[in-house]
Amino acid sequence: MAPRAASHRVAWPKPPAHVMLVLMSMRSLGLAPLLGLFALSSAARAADTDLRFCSIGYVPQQAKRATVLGTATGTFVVRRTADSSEAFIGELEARGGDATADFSALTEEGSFVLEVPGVGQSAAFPIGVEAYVGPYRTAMLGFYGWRSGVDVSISYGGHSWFHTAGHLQDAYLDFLGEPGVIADGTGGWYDAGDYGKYIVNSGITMGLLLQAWEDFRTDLEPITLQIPETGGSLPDYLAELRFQLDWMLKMQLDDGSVSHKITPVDFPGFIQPVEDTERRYFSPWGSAATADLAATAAKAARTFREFDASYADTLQAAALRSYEFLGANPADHRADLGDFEQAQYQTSDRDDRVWAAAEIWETTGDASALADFESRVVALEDLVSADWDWGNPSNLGVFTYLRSARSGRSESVVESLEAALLSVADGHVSSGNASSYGRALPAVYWGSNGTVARLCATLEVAHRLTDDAKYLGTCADQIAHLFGRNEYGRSQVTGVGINPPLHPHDRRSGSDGIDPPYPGYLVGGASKPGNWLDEQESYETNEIAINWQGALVYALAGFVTAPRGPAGGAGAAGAPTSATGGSTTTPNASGGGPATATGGGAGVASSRDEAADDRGCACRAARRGSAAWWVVAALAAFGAAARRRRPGQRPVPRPARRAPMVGSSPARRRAAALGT
Ligand SMILES: [Ca+2]
Ligand SMILES: [Ca+2]
Repeated sequence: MAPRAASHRVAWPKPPAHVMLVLMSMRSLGLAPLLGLFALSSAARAADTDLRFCSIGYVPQQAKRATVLGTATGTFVVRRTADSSEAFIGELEARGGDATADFSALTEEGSFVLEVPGVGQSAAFPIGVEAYVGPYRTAMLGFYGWRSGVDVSISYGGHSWFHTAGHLQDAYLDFLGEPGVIADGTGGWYDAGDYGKYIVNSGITMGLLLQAWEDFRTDLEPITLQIPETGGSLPDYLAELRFQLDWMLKMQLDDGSVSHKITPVDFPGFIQPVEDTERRYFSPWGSAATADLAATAAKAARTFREFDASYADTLQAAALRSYEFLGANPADHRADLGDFEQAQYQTSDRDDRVWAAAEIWETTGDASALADFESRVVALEDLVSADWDWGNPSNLGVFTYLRSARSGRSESVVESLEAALLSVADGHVSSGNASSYGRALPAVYWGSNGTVARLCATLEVAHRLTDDAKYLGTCADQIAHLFGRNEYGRSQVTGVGINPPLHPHDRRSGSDGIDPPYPGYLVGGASKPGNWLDEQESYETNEIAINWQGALVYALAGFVTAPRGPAGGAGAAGAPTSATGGSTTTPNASGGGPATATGGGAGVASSRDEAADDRGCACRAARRGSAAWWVVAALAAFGAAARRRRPGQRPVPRPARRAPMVGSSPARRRAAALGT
């Protein structure tokens, strides 16, 4: 179990000027009734940080659990914020030295607080059918904010962010045998806090995002997103996905192999996209990337066919071209990234090929692809992986296979996979129930917040196989964990929920001179137990990345119910949540979700590991709890933003020295297409 720092009870400072501005704008927007929430939260500043709950609220029919630190027994009360009346009374359940308050049986909609005699009262949280619509839309706004090669403009929670189209020279073909020649690799989402674009990480991201569409389409389809395409021929959700798919297709080479990535030879500094003019290159191909393109494009072809048959044909043809290439090139071929300082996302292709075969079969019905999947999947070390990320997407193939309505599957393989999946899902349930914070992933490592969210994909399949509600309950617990029921008492998503991250490792946010970071991003979280730092430099704990974001969207999408009012209207989607923990939340017409003004947080529970831990942690908490912290933090942010602008410090790329790929001439095709 992760160590927990001593609880921090701090005197909250008066809201700073920008919070007051939010309050005034709420009033001018006719949102005066919501001021009650803030007033309540001001009272709840006393709100005890020993109460750890899901700050974006709970969905009526799902599990609702919170953690009470430092006590193991007694009663708890859930009160309506409107009149302080009791909505639910329950008994705490001991868990380690702490306790769990389980009020899952409370299905009334409204705004509530959790109260534990002798401990304190939480800030307010909603219970509502649409409680996760706003957070879902904001998480999708994160993908929009990552768009490369186009101007991006975001308005959310009273703040605006903008970046000018950058990386329009993507990318050079030097490592594909055509030095100095550019082919079109523009577009797509930036991968993370850097500006690279990587196929392998895009694969698992798109796999889960497309799966969310297959699983939850009815509720996702009517919800509008804050994107330029809204109102167009595609549902907004698919329009956002298409932006990335279009880029992925550009990464396919003539022979069906796929370039592993587009990056410069090393990371740029903290500058805006348009300032990053270092040469960027298509990297050589890799077989994992090729399989991930085949899988993604095949899955997408099914999704897009009813909306745009011609696009679906393009996707399907691309998928088959890559799949055929893989068949003719069975060896695990890692992309040769020797010319790059950074060689990210290298991975065995075994699991990627499993996934590709499943999606090709499901899309085409090709019996040989089915045989390919079945022979490969039974050879895996784990038929279903409990802990999986970009390096191992085979679960995505298993999910597709188990969901399939196609005939021809091997009964014994189906049985084996179902048993393995339920065993893994049962493990998630018991791990979650054993954890003080409901966390079903015992391991803590770089990016494990993303894996916590990703467990929901396995749990969803288990629920479909058994109709047992416990699996969705554990998924709900993972969402609660990421939005405040954790050892920090803080949301792990920028701009959403209680006391969210303010300093993610993100080049756009770190170089734009705007105080809050781009909204909607899940940070990686602790890389070792208790070591999360809300600091830009802490890339190992506070970066953002599309694969974690895709998992977050999947998890939230499972509990999204389309607004009952005008379809997907921003107002309907913008359900406010509580104002808590040194920050205030407010609905907004554009972002559709609760936004959080910047503020100090009391819940930073830990510092770097080792001996300085407790002292460093306490110091930080105390510092943030003082009124002076507001001023110090603002000045520090200003100074840091100035310091981060350091163009010209990037390395000079080395000349290409790779021979052209044998057996293909992608460079020439690309060059010809561009007229160069
Ligand atoms: Ca792999
Ligand atoms: Ca910023």
